[in-house]
Amino acid sequence: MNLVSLLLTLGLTGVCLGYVYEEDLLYDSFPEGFLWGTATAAYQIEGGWNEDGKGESIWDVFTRIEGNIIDGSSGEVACDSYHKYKEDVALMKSMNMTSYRFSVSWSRIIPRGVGTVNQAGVQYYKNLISELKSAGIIPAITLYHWDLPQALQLQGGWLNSSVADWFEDYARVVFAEFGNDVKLFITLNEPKETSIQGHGTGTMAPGFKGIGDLTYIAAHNQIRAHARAYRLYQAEFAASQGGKVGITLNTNWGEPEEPNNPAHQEASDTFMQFNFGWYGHAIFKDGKYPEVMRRNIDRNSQLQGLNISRLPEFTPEESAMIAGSTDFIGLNFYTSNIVYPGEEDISTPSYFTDDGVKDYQDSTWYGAGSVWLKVTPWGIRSALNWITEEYGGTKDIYITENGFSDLQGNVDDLMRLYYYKHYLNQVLKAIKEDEVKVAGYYAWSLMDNFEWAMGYTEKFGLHSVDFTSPNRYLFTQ
Ligand code: GBH
Repeated sequence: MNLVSLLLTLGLTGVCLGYVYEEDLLYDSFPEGFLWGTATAAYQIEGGWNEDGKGESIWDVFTRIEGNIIDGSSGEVACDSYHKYKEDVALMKSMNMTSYRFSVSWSRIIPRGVGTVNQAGVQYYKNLISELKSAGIIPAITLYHWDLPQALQLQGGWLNSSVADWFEDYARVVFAEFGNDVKLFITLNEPKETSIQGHGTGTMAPGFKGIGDLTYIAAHNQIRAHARAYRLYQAEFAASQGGKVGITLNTNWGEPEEPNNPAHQEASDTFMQFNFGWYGHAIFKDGKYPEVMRRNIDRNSQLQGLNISRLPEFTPEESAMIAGSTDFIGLNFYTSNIVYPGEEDISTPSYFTDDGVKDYQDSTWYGAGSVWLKVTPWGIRSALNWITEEYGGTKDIYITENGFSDLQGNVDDLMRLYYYKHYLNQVLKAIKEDEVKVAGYYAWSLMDNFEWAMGYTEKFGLHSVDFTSPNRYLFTQ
């Protein structure tokens, strides 16, 4: 194609990319004290689902229902980290990692969700923490990575506003038991997924389908619960323990299809507000939902003949408690979408149409083993910049997950190497060239593990695991 016809094609289709797919690498170093780690989650690795007094979680129940998990598997044994945590730590040590992000299983330490504490469960995490300490690895605890105690689900789970009380009581146990040795706490992991997949599409536990309303209610209670745990730490633990408490939100980057078209720029911002601002605006800013969510959902609810908005409202007291309830921003980032303003379609109430934004992923982008995961290194830098501009840039950002999946289980990791190299370089550019405050990076994941509805078919591990062996043999290549 010659230059004229190329320009003509670009002009006719309106395509003028705002990003360069393969950018040159920046050669420089990460800041002093930057945390390097891998991340995991309790249900995805621990196994030991009913050992030593552990109570059932919603994932123990959800995985038993036929059709929920693509390969019919569950996390009953998973990587067997309940017994093999020392081997996990040895792997991290051999990689020279300085930190490890893991989650605590709520029903392992409080079997019925509230009330009696299970000392054997607490001891498991104490053992893990002391193993990390002797390896010189800084622990970062996620309090909730999707495994709600089933006893609480039977009382409505995240749809019951009392969940904020339950979560605060659980957080008190976690802070009191582990807070002398752990200085980084993440309240909720990707609460958006609990809301959308757990209460909207039904693809994750507890499997509810209420994308127009339950999704927003679950999110509302999660924000209240997060803030309660944060305020508890400030009131009762911060002075003596000196740790930090934050939350991990996930988002894709929404790249405007036409970067110089204001309507597309607005679509990009709306996309980010619905994905990240949904939780971020209230918690990192002013205790309220983003204006565009308030406006759209109030209007759509009315047009749909409802008396009240599908988007709940915080009381003034709640807003005051929620506003600024974080010491840092946790970001899980994997991929991007191209976005553009869509035509209004509000025939059915849905989170997916309330934003009025359409999106797709470019067919030329490299893909991973997960259909949703396309390789877009430039997206992480754009997302980091959006977050920094939107929330003032004063808080540290921790990238609490980033990673690549394959289906083969091969150990040469050709694609994974490409992914990490280019994403990390974009993080470095954000730090060095855009002055974004990134304080740490956790790769997802330390090892292959139970990938939720995809079972063991999608492999995100930096180490391969042989799930057919009772010894869960780890290929460390
Ligand atoms: C994270 O979620 C989780 O925190 C972690 O537990 C998980 O193992 C890891 O990433 C890898 O998946 O509806 O098919 O279009 C990642 C974010 C967002 C990925 C929602 C899947 C829905 C895909 N997830 N997305 S789909």
